[in-house]
Amino acid sequence: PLPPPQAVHAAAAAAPSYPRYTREEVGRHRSPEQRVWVTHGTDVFDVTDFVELHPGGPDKILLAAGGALEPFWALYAVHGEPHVLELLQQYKVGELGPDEAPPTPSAQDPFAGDPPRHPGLRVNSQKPFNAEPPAELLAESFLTPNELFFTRNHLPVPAVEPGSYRLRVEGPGGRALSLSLDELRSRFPKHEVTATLQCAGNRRAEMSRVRPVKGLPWDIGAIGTARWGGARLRDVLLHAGFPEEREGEWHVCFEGLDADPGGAPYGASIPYGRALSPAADVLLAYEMNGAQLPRDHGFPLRVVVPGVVGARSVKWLSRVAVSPAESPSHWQRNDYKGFSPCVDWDTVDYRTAPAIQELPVQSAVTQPRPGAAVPPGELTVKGYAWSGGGREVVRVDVSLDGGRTWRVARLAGERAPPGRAWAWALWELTVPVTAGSELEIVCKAVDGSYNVQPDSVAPIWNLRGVLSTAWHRVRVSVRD
Ligand code: HEM
Ligand SMILES: Nc1nc2c(c(=O)[nH]1)N[C@H]1C(S)=C(S)[C@@H](COP(=O)(O)O)O[C@H]1N2
Ligand SMILES: [Mo]
Repeated sequence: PLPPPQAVHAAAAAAPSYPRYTREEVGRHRSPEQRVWVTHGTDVFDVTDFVELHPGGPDKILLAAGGALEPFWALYAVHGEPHVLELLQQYKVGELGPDEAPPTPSAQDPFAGDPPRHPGLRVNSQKPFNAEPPAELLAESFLTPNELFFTRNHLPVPAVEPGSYRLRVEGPGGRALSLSLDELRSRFPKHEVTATLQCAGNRRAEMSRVRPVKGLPWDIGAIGTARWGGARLRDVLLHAGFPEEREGEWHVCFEGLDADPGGAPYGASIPYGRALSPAADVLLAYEMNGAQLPRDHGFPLRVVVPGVVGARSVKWLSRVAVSPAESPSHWQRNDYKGFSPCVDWDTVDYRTAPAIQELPVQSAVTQPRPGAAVPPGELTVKGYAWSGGGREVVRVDVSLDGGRTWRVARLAGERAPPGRAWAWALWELTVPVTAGSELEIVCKAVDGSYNVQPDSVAPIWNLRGVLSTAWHRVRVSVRD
């Protein structure tokens, strides 16, 4: 039974009142020197004195410093126990203010309207926002929490009013369709797909070590896996009047609501056959891991093209059109293409290479991290592996001696229907290691077509630093 209203008032009066803070203020407390603050719900905690006592280690707790605990706790279920919340409660110092509304964009700074982000992300560029999660957390859960999922934005995040949002679909014979979010939800069956998205520039930093390349210096985290929910692109195109199959070369072109100062929207395209194929699972997604699509990931609607480079999964989707030519967008025609190591900026002709669509086989070691000191005894090596085009990962080989001898890692994850392995496989291997040794941990994956990764970076170097898929190498020393 509910307590009488007076009792509620009395209880509220008795509760201690806490100072209010903004997320930005909390975000300034990220080290023991500045104090370590975190949030849970709308409560703010100063956990500086708990950092050294944390059963999971001080490093882990510091990954969440300055921001919300929830996305990190989603990776480690022990925190769901009531005693953890009780423990946390004794460190409460404040509450988040009610005025945590997104700031309004200003003429001076086109990025002023961008959403708040978790300060634990590794930022490669603030404006536009490009960031990846701490690498050691990537393989901690099959689905990447939304707040930790890498973000790759080329432009400011558009502010979209969901009630007035319309998707424009250019139908055959000049007839256009305009669909509200409600119509997309109610007229088309909801379809869910677990798919990994990877940026073409993932692991670019390793390529730059061979010779400088142009682009953001991504480490191994420009990849993530989510359960996407939405309407099938196929269903929407059939509804607009397009046929199952078309003779000749056709493309489905997408435009986003984010546009450059010249007014050109972000755009990309995929072949018509992929867009219409029921087995290709291409989505117009409005959900990510059961939540409404976050603003950084395309709210209210994005394309998700499983098995294909992230660049084609257009966010903040505004328009879909069918054309005999690829999208005229810069990002389709003059970027996201692979070249020979002999091609440089003076000689590159973007017309000579096809746009990247399906990605090659990839893998990386997420744990331990390069330069780490690991204790002697049992060492657990963890990582991810994935291949484009729905080709499943059939094996991951791991070496501890730079590639001279190999062992086979244990694969975890969901088995997918043949040819539709859209999600990564997480893998791990536990091996005995002895004090005083220096290890060069290497991993390489094999996909269902027996495609393998190249052993070194130099032969696949390209001026834009895309498709960086060489064996991943991590050096660590074994010490007490
Ligand atoms: C103030 C924030 C946090 C509190 C109060 C807290 C509390 C705890 C407690 C009480 C345990 C032991 C649970 C048990 O065995 O019953 C634990 C374990 C652990 N925590 Fe945290 N934690 C915090 C933040 C984090 C963060 C941010 C991460 C990850 C990034 C993390 C990762 C871990 C791990 C890996 C373990 C060990 C799990 C295991 O042994 O299986 N914790 N934490
Ligand atoms: N409208 C729009 N869509 C976009 C982009 C963008 O900048 N604008 N970036 C693309 C690139 S290059 C990638 S890798 C993915 C990243 O998706 P995420 O930020 O949700 O991880 O979105 C793609 N879709
Ligand atoms: Mo990308």
